[in-house]
Amino acid sequence: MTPESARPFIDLHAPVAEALAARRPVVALESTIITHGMPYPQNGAMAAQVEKIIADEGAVPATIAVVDGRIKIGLSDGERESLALTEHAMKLSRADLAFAVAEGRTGGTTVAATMICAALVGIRVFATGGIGGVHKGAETSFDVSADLDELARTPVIVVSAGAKAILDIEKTLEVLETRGVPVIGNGCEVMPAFWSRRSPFPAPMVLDSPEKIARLYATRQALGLSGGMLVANPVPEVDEIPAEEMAGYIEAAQKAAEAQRIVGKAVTPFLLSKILELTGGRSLKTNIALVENNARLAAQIARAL
Ligand code: PSU
Ligand code: MN
Repeated sequence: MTPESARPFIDLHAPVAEALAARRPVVALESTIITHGMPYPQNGAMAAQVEKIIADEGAVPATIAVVDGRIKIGLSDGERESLALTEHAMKLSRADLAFAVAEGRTGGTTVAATMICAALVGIRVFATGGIGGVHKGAETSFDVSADLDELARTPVIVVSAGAKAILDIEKTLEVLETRGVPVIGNGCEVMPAFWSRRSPFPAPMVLDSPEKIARLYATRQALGLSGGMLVANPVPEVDEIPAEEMAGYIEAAQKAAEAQRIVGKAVTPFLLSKILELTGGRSLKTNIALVENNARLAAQIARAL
């Protein structure tokens, strides 16, 4: 499965290696959410809890990161905790993954880089919070996440709560359609909007069970259709912040980003932390709840596969 040339750079955590060899279900987890998406200590607690949820569902969790230039597929508790504490971790996407490896750096992998690493070792399902996408104002800034291109080319199912609501969800859906990425609402007719269960946009396709999602993936493989799939899974009702309420916070965060001239990779982490501040920590609680919810569904899909 793993190309011979990539092997020297990869450390497969023993439980993950055993599960892959025995063809038991494995779920990949990203690490930018740990290094850039949440503050310490909630980031470390969240990372431990999602691993536990996946294990409780009968799958093996594989948190992916680059540590001192090594591509880690699965972390020990100690490695995960020390990543949560790392202050100057890089944010690694397709463009900079190899740089971190070649230069011996440490970084959190985004959705794009986590998909690349998962596919390298044959992991087919991956749980995150929200994918990157087309930013509001992208018509002037050209800020479109590399996550979208990765979904188009790498055969991994990404389970998310949709695109982060700081993005232009409508344009994000347009790009995904153009690139041939199936977007599946998990039992929901409208796309969720990360912290909120509903956006104004219909889900392009709707499926209501992990088995059906697994069957769609298998069908795409059988037909030779390359690339991944995006599953949009709404946050549980008790944890959501309604879209009308979020809109004000998102706009204020956006204004702050513009005023401080935040650009490039810094935009998403800046907006997330600004919104955390504006909501008095409520957005973080919701963010954690939705990641946990996605981990559960991802484990069920991995089992169905
Ligand atoms: N989901 C979260 N928090 C995050 C992210 C996703 O709940 O911090 C990260 C993911 O790693 C995603 C990245 O790939 O944000 C997108 O960054 P950008 O917009 O710069 O591509
Ligand atoms: Mn960007």
